[in-house]
Amino acid sequence: MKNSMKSLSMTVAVMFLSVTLFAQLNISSLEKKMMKNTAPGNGAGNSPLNADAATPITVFPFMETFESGVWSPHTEPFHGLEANATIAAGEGNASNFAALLEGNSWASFYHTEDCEQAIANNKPIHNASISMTIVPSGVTDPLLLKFDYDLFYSFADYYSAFRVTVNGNPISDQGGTSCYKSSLPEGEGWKTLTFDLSPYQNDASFDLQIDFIGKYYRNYYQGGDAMVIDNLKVYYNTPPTIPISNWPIIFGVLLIALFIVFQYRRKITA
Ligand SMILES: [Ca+2]
Repeated sequence: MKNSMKSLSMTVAVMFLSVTLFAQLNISSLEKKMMKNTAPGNGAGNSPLNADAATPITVFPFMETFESGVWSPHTEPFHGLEANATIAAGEGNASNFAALLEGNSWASFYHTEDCEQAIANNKPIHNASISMTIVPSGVTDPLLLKFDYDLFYSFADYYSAFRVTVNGNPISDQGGTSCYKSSLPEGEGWKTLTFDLSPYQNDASFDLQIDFIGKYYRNYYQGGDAMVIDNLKVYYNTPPTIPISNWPIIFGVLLIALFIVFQYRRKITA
Protein backbone atom coordinates (compact mmCIF):
# COMPACT_ATOMS: atom_id res chain seq x y z
CA MET A 1 0.00 0.00 0.00
CA LYS A 2 2.79 2.36 1.03
CA ASN A 3 4.73 1.44 -2.13
CA SER A 4 1.79 1.99 -4.43
CA MET A 5 1.14 5.38 -2.83
CA LYS A 6 4.80 6.23 -3.32
CA SER A 7 4.76 5.26 -7.01
CA LEU A 8 1.50 7.15 -7.51
CA SER A 9 2.93 10.34 -6.06
CA MET A 10 6.10 9.79 -8.15
CA THR A 11 3.96 9.48 -11.31
CA VAL A 12 2.04 12.64 -10.41
CA ALA A 13 5.30 14.51 -9.81
CA VAL A 14 6.76 13.35 -13.15
CA MET A 15 3.54 14.29 -14.95
CA PHE A 16 3.53 17.74 -13.34
CA LEU A 17 7.18 18.28 -14.27
CA SER A 18 6.66 17.23 -17.91
CA VAL A 19 3.57 19.45 -18.22
CA THR A 20 5.58 22.38 -16.84
CA LEU A 21 8.46 21.61 -19.22
CA PHE A 22 6.07 21.22 -22.14
CA ALA A 23 4.54 24.61 -21.33
CA GLN A 24 7.96 26.25 -21.43
CA LEU A 25 9.17 24.82 -24.77
CA ASN A 26 10.68 27.07 -27.45
CA ILE A 27 11.50 29.92 -25.08
CA SER A 28 14.32 32.25 -26.10
CA SER A 29 17.06 33.15 -23.64
CA LEU A 30 15.79 36.76 -23.57
CA GLU A 31 12.32 35.56 -22.58
CA LYS A 32 13.81 33.28 -19.89
CA LYS A 33 15.69 36.27 -18.48
CA MET A 34 12.56 38.44 -18.49
CA MET A 35 10.44 35.66 -16.94
CA LYS A 36 12.64 35.76 -13.84
CA ASN A 37 11.53 39.33 -13.27
CA THR A 38 7.83 38.57 -13.65
CA ALA A 39 6.20 36.89 -10.72
CA PRO A 40 3.37 34.70 -11.98
CA GLY A 41 -0.08 35.88 -11.07
CA ASN A 42 0.51 39.65 -10.81
CA GLY A 43 -1.88 42.09 -12.41
CA ALA A 44 -4.93 39.85 -12.72
CA GLY A 45 -7.92 40.41 -10.51
CA ASN A 46 -10.85 38.13 -9.81
CA SER A 47 -12.21 35.86 -12.46
CA PRO A 48 -15.91 36.34 -13.18
CA LEU A 49 -17.39 33.19 -14.67
CA ASN A 50 -20.77 34.65 -15.63
CA ALA A 51 -19.58 35.33 -19.18
CA ASP A 52 -23.14 35.32 -20.53
CA ALA A 53 -24.59 37.80 -18.04
CA ALA A 54 -24.58 40.77 -20.44
CA THR A 55 -27.78 42.83 -20.69
CA PRO A 56 -29.25 41.78 -24.07
CA ILE A 57 -28.80 44.06 -27.08
CA THR A 58 -32.31 44.70 -28.42
CA VAL A 59 -31.93 48.09 -30.15
CA PHE A 60 -30.09 48.40 -33.47
CA PRO A 61 -27.76 49.72 -34.64
CA PHE A 62 -25.81 48.98 -31.45
CA MET A 63 -22.60 51.02 -31.36
CA GLU A 64 -19.83 50.89 -28.73
CA THR A 65 -16.91 53.34 -28.94
CA PHE A 66 -15.76 52.68 -25.31
CA GLU A 67 -15.40 56.46 -24.86
CA SER A 68 -17.32 56.34 -21.55
CA GLY A 69 -14.19 54.65 -20.15
CA VAL A 70 -16.22 51.89 -18.45
CA TRP A 71 -17.88 48.67 -19.61
CA SER A 72 -21.44 49.08 -20.82
CA PRO A 73 -23.87 46.48 -19.39
CA HIS A 74 -24.22 45.16 -22.98
CA THR A 75 -20.55 44.15 -23.28
CA GLU A 76 -19.64 41.74 -20.49
CA PRO A 77 -15.90 41.25 -19.93
CA PHE A 78 -14.43 37.93 -18.82
CA HIS A 79 -10.86 37.15 -17.86
CA GLY A 80 -9.10 34.09 -16.50
CA LEU A 81 -6.53 34.24 -13.69
CA GLU A 82 -3.66 35.03 -16.10
CA ALA A 83 -5.47 37.53 -18.34
CA ASN A 84 -7.18 40.93 -18.20
CA ALA A 85 -10.13 42.59 -19.96
CA THR A 86 -10.24 46.37 -19.42
CA ILE A 87 -11.20 49.65 -21.09
CA ALA A 88 -7.86 51.35 -21.70
CA ALA A 89 -7.12 55.05 -22.28
CA GLY A 90 -4.75 55.97 -25.10
CA GLU A 91 -5.51 52.77 -27.06
CA GLY A 92 -8.48 53.95 -29.17
CA ASN A 93 -8.71 54.16 -32.95
CA ALA A 94 -8.50 57.93 -33.59
CA SER A 95 -10.09 58.27 -30.14
CA ASN A 96 -9.03 57.84 -26.52
CA PHE A 97 -10.51 54.54 -25.27
CA ALA A 98 -10.62 50.98 -26.59
CA ALA A 99 -11.31 47.58 -25.05
CA LEU A 100 -8.00 45.90 -24.17
CA LEU A 101 -7.74 42.11 -23.92
CA GLU A 102 -4.33 40.87 -22.73
CA GLY A 103 -2.48 38.02 -21.05
CA ASN A 104 -0.55 38.43 -17.82
CA SER A 105 2.45 36.24 -16.93
CA TRP A 106 4.11 33.03 -18.18
CA ALA A 107 2.33 30.86 -15.60
CA SER A 108 0.23 27.99 -17.01
CA PHE A 109 0.65 29.05 -20.64
CA TYR A 110 0.81 26.22 -23.19
CA HIS A 111 2.78 26.82 -26.37
CA THR A 112 0.81 25.74 -29.40
CA GLU A 113 1.53 27.17 -32.85
CA ASP A 114 -1.86 26.38 -34.37
CA CYS A 115 -4.24 29.33 -33.89
CA GLU A 116 -7.37 27.36 -32.86
CA GLN A 117 -5.36 25.03 -30.63
CA ALA A 118 -3.54 27.94 -28.97
CA ILE A 119 -6.96 29.29 -27.94
CA ALA A 120 -8.37 25.90 -26.89
CA ASN A 121 -5.26 24.97 -24.85
CA ASN A 122 -5.13 28.25 -22.93
CA LYS A 123 -8.77 28.62 -21.89
CA PRO A 124 -9.85 29.68 -19.37
CA ILE A 125 -6.65 30.76 -17.52
CA HIS A 126 -5.13 32.94 -20.29
CA ASN A 127 -8.50 33.82 -21.82
CA ALA A 128 -9.93 37.35 -21.99
CA SER A 129 -13.17 37.98 -23.84
CA ILE A 130 -16.16 40.23 -24.45
CA SER A 131 -19.61 38.63 -24.40
CA MET A 132 -22.82 40.03 -25.82
CA THR A 133 -26.35 38.64 -25.93
CA ILE A 134 -28.22 39.57 -29.10
CA VAL A 135 -32.02 39.61 -29.32
CA PRO A 136 -32.80 40.15 -33.04
CA SER A 137 -35.60 42.65 -33.66
CA GLY A 138 -37.17 40.88 -36.65
CA VAL A 139 -35.83 43.19 -39.40
CA THR A 140 -35.18 41.10 -42.53
CA ASP A 141 -32.04 42.88 -43.77
CA PRO A 142 -28.85 40.90 -42.89
CA LEU A 143 -27.59 41.35 -39.32
CA LEU A 144 -23.85 42.11 -39.15
CA LEU A 145 -21.09 42.48 -36.54
CA LYS A 146 -18.30 44.92 -37.31
CA PHE A 147 -15.35 46.08 -35.22
CA ASP A 148 -11.88 47.62 -35.53
CA TYR A 149 -8.95 45.78 -33.97
CA ASP A 150 -5.18 45.66 -33.69
CA LEU A 151 -3.34 42.58 -32.45
CA PHE A 152 0.13 42.40 -30.88
CA TYR A 153 2.55 39.74 -29.63
CA SER A 154 5.64 39.55 -27.41
CA PHE A 155 8.09 36.80 -28.43
CA ALA A 156 6.08 34.58 -30.80
CA ASP A 157 2.93 35.09 -32.88
CA TYR A 158 1.17 32.11 -31.24
CA TYR A 159 1.36 33.79 -27.81
CA SER A 160 -1.60 35.94 -28.88
CA ALA A 161 -4.70 34.89 -30.86
CA PHE A 162 -8.43 35.52 -31.11
CA ARG A 163 -11.64 34.41 -32.79
CA VAL A 164 -15.35 35.30 -32.79
CA THR A 165 -17.91 32.75 -31.60
CA VAL A 166 -21.69 32.42 -31.71
CA ASN A 167 -23.11 30.24 -28.93
CA GLY A 168 -19.53 29.03 -28.36
CA ASN A 169 -18.86 28.00 -31.99
CA PRO A 170 -16.23 29.90 -34.04
CA ILE A 171 -17.56 31.79 -37.07
CA SER A 172 -15.73 33.14 -40.16
CA ASP A 173 -15.56 36.79 -41.19
CA GLN A 174 -16.69 37.92 -44.65
CA GLY A 175 -13.17 37.15 -45.96
CA GLY A 176 -13.43 33.54 -44.72
CA THR A 177 -10.99 33.73 -41.77
CA SER A 178 -12.00 32.36 -38.36
CA CYS A 179 -8.80 32.60 -36.24
CA TYR A 180 -6.38 35.52 -36.07
CA LYS A 181 -2.68 35.94 -35.24
CA SER A 182 -0.56 39.01 -35.94
CA SER A 183 2.36 38.99 -38.37
CA LEU A 184 4.04 41.88 -36.53
CA PRO A 185 4.80 42.14 -32.78
CA GLU A 186 3.79 45.82 -32.67
CA GLY A 187 0.59 45.09 -34.61
CA GLU A 188 -0.36 45.54 -38.27
CA GLY A 189 -2.31 48.76 -37.60
CA TRP A 190 -6.08 49.10 -37.20
CA LYS A 191 -8.12 46.70 -39.30
CA THR A 192 -11.88 46.22 -39.63
CA LEU A 193 -13.63 42.86 -39.53
CA THR A 194 -17.22 42.19 -40.59
CA PHE A 195 -19.16 39.03 -39.67
CA ASP A 196 -22.47 37.91 -41.17
CA LEU A 197 -24.87 37.07 -38.34
CA SER A 198 -27.86 36.40 -40.63
CA PRO A 199 -27.81 32.60 -39.93
CA TYR A 200 -28.79 33.47 -36.33
CA GLN A 201 -31.12 36.44 -36.84
CA ASN A 202 -34.24 34.26 -36.73
CA ASP A 203 -33.24 32.89 -33.30
CA ALA A 204 -34.98 34.35 -30.24
CA SER A 205 -31.51 35.25 -28.91
CA PHE A 206 -27.87 34.20 -29.28
CA ASP A 207 -24.53 34.74 -27.55
CA LEU A 208 -21.79 36.58 -29.39
CA GLN A 209 -18.21 36.59 -28.11
CA ILE A 210 -14.82 38.01 -29.04
CA ASP A 211 -12.53 35.36 -27.61
CA PHE A 212 -8.84 36.13 -27.02
CA ILE A 213 -5.90 34.32 -25.41
CA GLY A 214 -2.54 35.94 -24.59
CA LYS A 215 0.56 34.97 -22.67
CA TYR A 216 2.00 38.26 -21.31
CA TYR A 217 0.37 41.63 -20.65
CA ARG A 218 0.35 44.58 -23.10
CA ASN A 219 3.86 45.96 -23.85
CA TYR A 220 5.58 43.36 -21.60
CA TYR A 221 8.00 42.85 -24.49
CA GLN A 222 7.43 44.47 -27.91
CA GLY A 223 3.64 44.90 -28.25
CA GLY A 224 2.88 42.31 -25.58
CA ASP A 225 0.27 39.57 -26.06
CA ALA A 226 -2.81 41.71 -26.40
CA MET A 227 -5.54 42.99 -28.67
CA VAL A 228 -7.42 46.29 -28.76
CA ILE A 229 -11.02 46.57 -30.00
CA ASP A 230 -12.84 49.77 -30.96
CA ASN A 231 -16.02 50.93 -32.75
CA LEU A 232 -17.92 47.72 -32.20
CA LYS A 233 -21.22 47.67 -34.08
CA VAL A 234 -24.09 45.18 -34.37
CA TYR A 235 -26.52 46.35 -37.06
CA TYR A 236 -28.94 45.46 -39.84
CA ASN A 237 -27.39 46.16 -43.22
CA THR A 238 -30.30 48.20 -44.57
CA PRO A 239 -29.64 49.67 -48.04
CA PRO A 240 -29.60 53.48 -47.93
CA THR A 241 -32.85 55.12 -49.05
CA ILE A 242 -32.89 58.28 -51.22
CA PRO A 243 -34.40 61.17 -49.24
CA ILE A 244 -37.68 62.50 -50.66
CA SER A 245 -36.12 65.97 -51.04
CA ASN A 246 -33.72 64.55 -53.69
CA TRP A 247 -36.44 63.17 -56.00
CA PRO A 248 -37.15 66.46 -57.90
CA ILE A 249 -33.43 66.71 -58.73
CA ILE A 250 -33.29 63.08 -59.94
CA PHE A 251 -36.50 63.63 -61.97
CA GLY A 252 -35.02 66.78 -63.52
CA VAL A 253 -31.79 64.98 -64.52
CA LEU A 254 -33.82 62.17 -66.09
CA LEU A 255 -35.88 64.69 -68.11
CA ILE A 256 -32.71 66.37 -69.42
CA ALA A 257 -31.25 62.95 -70.35
CA LEU A 258 -34.45 62.03 -72.20
CA PHE A 259 -34.41 65.34 -74.04
CA ILE A 260 -30.78 64.79 -75.16
CA VAL A 261 -31.59 61.26 -76.41
CA PHE A 262 -34.66 62.58 -78.23
CA GLN A 263 -32.66 65.37 -79.93
CA TYR A 264 -29.90 62.93 -80.92
CA ARG A 265 -32.36 60.50 -82.50
CA ARG A 266 -34.00 63.34 -84.44
CA LYS A 267 -30.60 64.35 -85.79
CA ILE A 268 -29.90 60.79 -86.97
CA THR A 269 -33.25 60.37 -88.70
CA ALA A 270 -33.10 63.83 -90.25
CA1 LIG B 1 -12.86 54.54 -28.96
